[in-house]
Parts: sequence; structure tokens; C-alpha cells
Amino acid sequence: MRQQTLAIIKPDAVSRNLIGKIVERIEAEGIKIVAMKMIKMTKEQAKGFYYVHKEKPFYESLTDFMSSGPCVVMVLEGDDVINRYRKLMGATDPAKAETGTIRKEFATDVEKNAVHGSDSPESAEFEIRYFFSQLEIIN
Ligand code: DAT
Ligand code: MG
Repeated sequence: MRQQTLAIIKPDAVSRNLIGKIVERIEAEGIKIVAMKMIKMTKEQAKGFYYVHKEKPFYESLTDFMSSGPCVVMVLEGDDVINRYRKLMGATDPAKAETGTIRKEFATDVEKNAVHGSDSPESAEFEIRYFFSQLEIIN
């Protein structure tokens, strides 16, 4: 089933000049990038994006990190792309991520974990709309 998902190259990966390497991994998987831009979130914008985690102990630290520098946000498209991209990213904690995944290769720790990907069709819809207008997505 053709789907879209929201992907983010997080500030740790952007600051370490890993944009190209991560984009290469996505394209090598046969996943299409249908929207892409660089942004720097404010603390409030990061809190809005991660509102589902607002009760978590790491919410403050996570939203400080996500607003600490530029990110690359992308809309990815393909068959079953939500699960396929989650698999390509690897586990949230890079210490537990499988060999060959983006997080295993590029993430520093459970917070500075290089990339984000939506985890369901509902979150993908919310997250894509959070960053992109319809005009910015190629169809
Ligand atoms: P994912 O990004 O794999 O979907 P998540 O939705 O559970 O993971 O958490 C969102 C982000 O919050 C995650 O990418 C990094 C941070 N995070 C998650 N668990 C954490 C923890 N135990 N300590 C610190 N940061 C954490
Ligand atoms: Mg998540």
C-alpha cells in the first residue's frame, strides 16, 4: 500500500555533516523523497511536535535537543514506507539497533539518535501537516 511518512535528520546528525549519508541510505532503499527542507525549530515548535511525549521524563531534554540546531525534514513515499523506514532507522536506542540500520551507524545515544520516523498512519498525517503545506509535497 502506497504511504507517506515524516522523516527528520536530527540536529546531532546535521551538525556532524551526515545529511548526505542518511539521504543516500533512504534512496538506496528505493524510498522516494517527495518533500524536503531545512528548519530550525523553536522550543515551542519542538514541544508541539513531540506533544505525545509530554508526560515523559525526557520531554524537556528531548525538546531542548530538537530545538538546539537545524534539522532536515522530509516526506517519504513508497509501499509500506512507515514500517520500512522504521526498520531502516533501527531501534530508538542505538545500542539495541541492528547492524546496518541508520541509528546503529550514526546515532550517539538514545536521545541524540540521528533520525525520526512516524510510527503509524495517524502520526504520519499529523507530523507531515505539522511541517509541510500541500503545495510543498510533490505528487
Ligand atoms: P522513536 O524516535 O524511535 O519513535 P520514541 O517515540 O519512543 O522513539 O521517543 C521519541 C524520542 O524521544 C526518541 O527518538 C529519543 C527520545 N527518547 C526516547 N526514549 C528516551 C529515553 N529513555 N531517554 C532519553 N530520550 C529518549
Ligand atoms: Mg516515536
